[in-house]
Amino acid sequence: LSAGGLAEGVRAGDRRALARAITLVESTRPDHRADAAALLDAVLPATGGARRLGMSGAPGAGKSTLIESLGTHAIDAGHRVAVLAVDPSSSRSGGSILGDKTRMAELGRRPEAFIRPSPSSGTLGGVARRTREAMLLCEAAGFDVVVVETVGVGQSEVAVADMVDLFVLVVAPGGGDELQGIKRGIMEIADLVAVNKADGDLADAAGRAATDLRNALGLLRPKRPGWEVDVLRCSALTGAGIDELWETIGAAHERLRVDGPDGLDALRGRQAVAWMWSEVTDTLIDRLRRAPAVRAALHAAEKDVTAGRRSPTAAAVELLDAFLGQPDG
Ligand SMILES: Nc1nc2c(ncn2[C@@H]2O[C@H](COP(=O)(O)OP(=O)(O)OP(=O)(O)O)[C@@H](O)[C@H]2O)c(=O)[nH]1
Ligand SMILES: [Mg+2]
Repeated sequence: LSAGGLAEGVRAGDRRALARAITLVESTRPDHRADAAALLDAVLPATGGARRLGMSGAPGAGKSTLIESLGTHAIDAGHRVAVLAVDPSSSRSGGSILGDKTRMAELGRRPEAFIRPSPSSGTLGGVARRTREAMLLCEAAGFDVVVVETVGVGQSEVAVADMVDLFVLVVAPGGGDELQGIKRGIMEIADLVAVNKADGDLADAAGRAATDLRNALGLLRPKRPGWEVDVLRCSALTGAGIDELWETIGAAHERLRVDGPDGLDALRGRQAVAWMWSEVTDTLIDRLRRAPAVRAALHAAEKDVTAGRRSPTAAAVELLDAFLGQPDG
């Protein structure tokens, strides 16, 4: 199928076309990259209409269960929900986020839902890049809510925060100081915090965690001017607080619908430009590594740098000159 035919299928909401389109953008084959670019260009006019949500949190915080609960709630309210899962650890662990697919079994059965894990190999930048493209494809296929799940253990949450409208931090109450385990960096990029598992034996601990989180967030510089980060308690298991969480997300999204530099359009514009530059960087490096003149020199350069015979700076200049076919300047 041509990129044009695939784009048509995606825009018509054909799930198989969507799945194939995502597989195409995930491919690292150079000729596939050209097709993927054509496909993305073709669907672009049909994108932009979704709420783009990021959900991050420690392993086991209940992200998947919460997305399932929230997603089902959103579908009942008339939405169509796509879920993409980025798992930077899965190349090592063999996949954890959706390894246990049953976790979103209920959501997965709904025809208004689409669930897809992101590729587990490659660099973080590569994974995030493909996830962003998959997000656009889901939008073009008519999903008006796109949720990206990521485990908040590395840099992946920052990459995800840079591709969504709202970033939700999911925290689970544990024994004692929950804040200890949460990195400051992830608090700084949160637009909203959901204290999950506020049920049964954990209800009291959830209340304390929420208070601690509000205090800690109060000390941070707001991510957006005048933005107060709501901290909500919920239970993905019992459904308590899920409707309030969904409403708060909706209200937060509405708040972004202002003109000017703090608005959604400006945010998405900045994200798109940043994405373009990261594409330039990554593609340039891919091409450089494949160029025959570079490949001939690469191994020796790495060996010399490893052994301390050449400085990394001199070796880098040499490789770049080999790639570009002429010395700089
Ligand atoms: N009591 C209680 N348990 C929950 C709740 N939400 C999730 N859990 C449980 O917490 C465990 C982890 O849930 P997941 O949804 O897989 O958590 P996750 O954050 O997606 O985990 P990873 O993707 O592996 O990082 C499961 O055993 C869930 O049943 C909740 O609201 N209350
Ligand atoms: Mg999960």
